[in-house]
Amino acid sequence: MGAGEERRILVTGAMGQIGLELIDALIAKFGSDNIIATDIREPENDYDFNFEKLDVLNKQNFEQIIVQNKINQVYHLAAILSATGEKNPELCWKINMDGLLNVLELSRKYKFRIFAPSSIAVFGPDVGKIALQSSPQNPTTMYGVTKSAGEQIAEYYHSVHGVDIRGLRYPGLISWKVLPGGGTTDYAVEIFHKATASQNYTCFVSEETRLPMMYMDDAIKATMQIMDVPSEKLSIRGGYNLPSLNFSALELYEKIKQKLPNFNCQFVPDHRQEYADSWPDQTDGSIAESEWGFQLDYDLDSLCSIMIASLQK
Ligand code: NAD
Ligand code: AKB
Repeated sequence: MGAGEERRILVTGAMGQIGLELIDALIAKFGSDNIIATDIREPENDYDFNFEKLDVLNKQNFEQIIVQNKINQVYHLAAILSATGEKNPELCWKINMDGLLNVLELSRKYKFRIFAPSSIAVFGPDVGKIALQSSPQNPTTMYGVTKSAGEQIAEYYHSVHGVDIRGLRYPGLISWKVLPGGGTTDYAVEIFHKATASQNYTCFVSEETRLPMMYMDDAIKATMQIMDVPSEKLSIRGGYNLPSLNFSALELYEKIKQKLPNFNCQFVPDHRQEYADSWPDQTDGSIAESEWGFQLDYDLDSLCSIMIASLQK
């Protein structure tokens, strides 16, 4: 993409938790005519953006949409997340890896810039409490395996073929517009939906579970920001660690209860506890902070206030 060139943006997996929010932010910045939302499933509600049905495994259709719309940036969000991925590891590998390979090969041919998110799931139990950028990647979920391999293949296509790909290791993302799509960190979203609907919540991880988390607006800000950084300033292509919030499931419950005193939550861990236990408690995002100036706007208190106010509307 040349400097000053008009953005022509395609988003894959755009009907998911991140996609629908990213579409709004991209439309606000670049205008609705320049954004094409795609997904394997149709939008559930009325919508006012350009939408094309696209299975990212269908490379021919993918190429057609890229060419017809003169796309010069792809935000590749289509994926299977951790909990769904452990139920169907083969599908997880196929969609996460073959889908990414299709985007990379198309970018090699048509020279568009790619955003492809990684995850804190690249880390495994050997990392301990704080994950550094350079901490070992020994994931114990298939989802984590695909994210780790995805980072390596991104670095490979960048260094060998010059593909301009950028990535972030998102922590668990907390948002209110769309329910999350089958991950381990989903409890931190579900709890708000139950609390604001005056229902009790049974949390599927233990009270002490502590995972890196972030409010969605900070994740969208990081995503838009990294796509604007001049290429030569980026030292990492697979996925930057981000600074993140750090609280236990019990601390989250207590913070919500301060604002909604009648809310009750019990903790009954299920199979997802094992995936949560394999991930770090915190991330060190100092390279993203120093290289391209990323900073969080939301802490636990402001996140809880905005989640509750938005869901109560
Ligand atoms: P999501 O599950 O909410 O959305 C994924 C979307 O991909 C869905 O709308 C689904 O229909 C679509 N999809 C699935 N298979 C497809 C296919 N073959 N072709 C086209 N579309 C397909 O996920 P999300 O939370 O929006 O995550 C987006 C990306 O961010 C993923 O790469 C995920 O690994 C990453 N990520 C998310 C989080 C988080 O907390 N939400 C954290 C870390 C990383
Ligand atoms: C999941 O829990 O699978 C995702 C993630 C942290 O990648 N939210």
